[in-house]
Amino acid sequence: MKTTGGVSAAEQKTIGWIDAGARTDVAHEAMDYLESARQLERSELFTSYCQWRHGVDEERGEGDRFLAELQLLRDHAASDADTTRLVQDAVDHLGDEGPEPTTVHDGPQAALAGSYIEDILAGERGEATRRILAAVESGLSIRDLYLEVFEPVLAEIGYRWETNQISVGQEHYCTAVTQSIMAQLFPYIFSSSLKSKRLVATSVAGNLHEIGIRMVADLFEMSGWDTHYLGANMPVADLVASLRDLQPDAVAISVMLTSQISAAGETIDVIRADEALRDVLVVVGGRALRLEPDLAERLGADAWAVDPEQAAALVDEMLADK
Ligand code: B12
Repeated sequence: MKTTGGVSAAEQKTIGWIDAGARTDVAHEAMDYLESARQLERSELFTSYCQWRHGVDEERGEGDRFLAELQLLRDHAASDADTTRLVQDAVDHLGDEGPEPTTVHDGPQAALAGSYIEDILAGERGEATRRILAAVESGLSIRDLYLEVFEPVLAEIGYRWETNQISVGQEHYCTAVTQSIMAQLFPYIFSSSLKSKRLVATSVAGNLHEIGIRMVADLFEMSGWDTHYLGANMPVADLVASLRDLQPDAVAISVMLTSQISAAGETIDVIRADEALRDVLVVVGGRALRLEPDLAERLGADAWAVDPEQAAALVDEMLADK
């Protein structure tokens, strides 16, 4: 592929609004968020990312680093007034207070969530697994385990990483233990023989987070759906090929980072353009869309839901009305 100054021809095309050298000087991550904010005309998508990013650096004693990066980005974008304004807006609000973090201390399963997070942070995989499986055997529902235990625990794990209290290795370990427990729950999930409708569930291309969308697949499965969980980071063309093969009633797409919102829109456009997929209902969700729910409609989705339980109820209702 032809390149100029370390920037590929394809990249140059997509970043026409900024001078090409920027890709070599500024973190790609920041530019992805900027591009999403530009495409969707939502400055807060970039500002909130910058506040988070600045906070992460500050916790690590590198508080000036991101500001310098933003100033560089602003200089590179000097010929584009909209972009300069977007970046300046972020610079002006860099130190603003972010939202309150979710922790395991709230919610009806706070005691179990608190013990589980202690186990996994102590590296006690066996104890953590036994504790959760015992709770499920004693009647804790999969819904409550997922939404009231695992979800807040992982949010707190993320927050502890963000604030430099735990390492990337500890975060990966906690995630891996949680996934290994989820894999052991299959007798509870695949117990229904009624399979009236079919769901394909995946994370949008570029999204490496897979637990949330797996919860969506599992909770749909438990409510009588035949589910096909395709994991994370699904290339658009391959997703479309699977949808053509499987002919589902609905496809669920997960979006974790706000920089991934425009990719979700592109995915939906490709699905909509395919005559063979005309009747497939598209439901979107995930952390990024919890922050920006009104964007779901703009992306062309049929439905958005905050969590798998609401999604299953909504999609069932929509299909019944069809
Ligand atoms: C584990 C984890 C990872 C793992 C994921 C591994 C895996 N196999 O899944 C790895 C290490 C890959 C990872 C990578 C990154 N991560 Co990460 N990650 C997390 C963490 C700690 C937990 C994620 C999780 O599973 N949560 C639990 C699930 C259940 O929650 P959920 O996904 O929101 O899903 C729920 C709902 O949103 C909903 N839902 C989800 N999808 C859908 C879809 C539909 C259709 C519906 C209806 C509902 C729905 O249902 C679920 C149940 O209610 C989060 C912290 C957090 N707050 O979640 C950070 C977090 C999301 N990551 C973060 C970041 C920054 C990153 C990286 C950029 C880090 C880096 N520099 O490399 C990369 C980006 C990778 C990418 N391109 O996607 C940040 C994002 C911050 C921001 N401002 O954007 C977070 C918030 C951590 C933090 N506090 O700073 N991460």
